[in-house]
Formats: sequence, structure tokens, C-alpha cells
Amino acid sequence: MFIAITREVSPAINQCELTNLEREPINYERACRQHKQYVSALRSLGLEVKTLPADSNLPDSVFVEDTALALDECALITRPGADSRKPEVDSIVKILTPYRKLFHIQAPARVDGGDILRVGKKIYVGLSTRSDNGAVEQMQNYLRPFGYEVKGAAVTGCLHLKSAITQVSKDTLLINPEWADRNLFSGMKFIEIDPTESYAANAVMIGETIIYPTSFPKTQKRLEAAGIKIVNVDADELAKAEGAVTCCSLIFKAS
Ligand code: CIR
Repeated sequence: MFIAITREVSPAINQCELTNLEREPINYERACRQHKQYVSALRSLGLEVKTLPADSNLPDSVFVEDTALALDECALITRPGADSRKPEVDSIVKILTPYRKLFHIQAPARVDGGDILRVGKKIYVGLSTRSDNGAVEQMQNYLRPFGYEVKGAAVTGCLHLKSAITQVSKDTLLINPEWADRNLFSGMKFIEIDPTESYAANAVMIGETIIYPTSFPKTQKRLEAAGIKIVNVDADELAKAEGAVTCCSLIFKAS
């Protein structure tokens, strides 16, 4: 059994951080409806969903992925790169404490969970505007004893590593080759996004199925042709906050 932690959309979502997108109005009610659909998709795949309440002081707090990395053996509490997001970790510490031994990224290092891509025992950390080598070093020290290999990965043009590349099956990564270098991810197969759909490389893999936005039909055809099973969600409202589907949950094994 897997647990997914999610958090309701903040009424202050229009004050979210933005790095690569121009600000445009986010329809709060529509974002909430789409978020509910996302939670239903997680439940339809058998996950137990624990949802934290919205916080009007934390505009980006719906993007829980950025606050932690939950592994089978332990969990890492991040130190988010944007100052407005640092307090988001407090409620995540509380909710994860019963489940895992926690390690904390210490200042001045910074890392957002959106930059952390785990593929089996390999952990890639995007060296973006939000995450740095200091965090990579701390993660190596914390996670090597559990058999993980932690590596920095260059990322350009997008907010996070997982905007550029995510896992879609046991041996396959979905990649935007403009934003990440496939040579870093040895031993894997790749599906490239359709070049007209820059933001299409973010999918949540749950078992043999992915949760995937309806916004990228051309890339979806490529995924279907590769035999990937898809549960679609509408996610274009939170995409205006530079959020994608992995960002909205923290998924880990219950025991
Ligand atoms: C931010 O800039 O931090 C938020 N507006 C978006 C965070 C998206 N999170 C993610 O990709 N993991």
C-alpha cells in the first residue's frame, strides 16, 4: 500500500513564485477542482491520500513534492530554494515523522524536491536555480549508507529537473532533450516529448501506470505507442504557477 500526501490549493496561489513563466491570473476555484481530480486519480490507483489543509500564508504549498523525498528507508526534508517556500517543510515534518526517520538538509544548502529524480537506487539532483551542490553532498552523506548513489545533473531552461525528465516505466524516462542531457541517465531508454509541447516531460509513475496531464496530446500518443498506461488529469490551471503533476504529491510505501 502506498500513501500520497497532498495539500489543498492555497487561496494565495496568485502570489506564487515564478521563474520561467509570465504571471497570468490563476482561477482558484478551477485550480481546486483540478486538484480534486488529481487526488481522485491517486485514489483510483489504490493510494491512500492524506490531504493537509490549505494555508493562505504559503502560496506555493500545494506543491508538496518540493519539501521532501520519501524513500523506503528514510525521508529527506529539503531546504527549498525560494525563501517564501522554506516554512512549508514544518507541516511535512509533522506528517512524515510517524512513518520515517528524517534527515534534514542544513543551511546554507538548498534543494527543491522537484529537482530530485529517483530511479531505483540512483538519485539525480537538478542543479537549477533552486538546488545546489551543497545539497547534493549532504544527500550523498545521508543516503549512501542505504545504498543510494546521488549525482548532480545540469538542467537548463526550466524550473526543476523533473520539468525536464521523469520516469514512465521501469526502464524508460520521458525527456525534453532541450532541458536535460540524456547521457547522464545511463542504462535507461528514452521517450522524447513532442517538440511543440515543452512542458510534457512531467508524469507521476505509480506501478505500471502514469498520471498525465491532458495538455500534451502529441506526447501522449508517443507514450501510448510505447504501451504506457495513462490516467489523465486536467492540470493546466496550476501549470500557470509553474507546477506540474509530480509536484502535487509525496508518495511513499506505507510500511
Ligand atoms: C515555485 O516556483 O516554487 C512554484 N510556483 C512551482 C513549484 C513546482 N514544483 C515542482 O515542480 N516540483
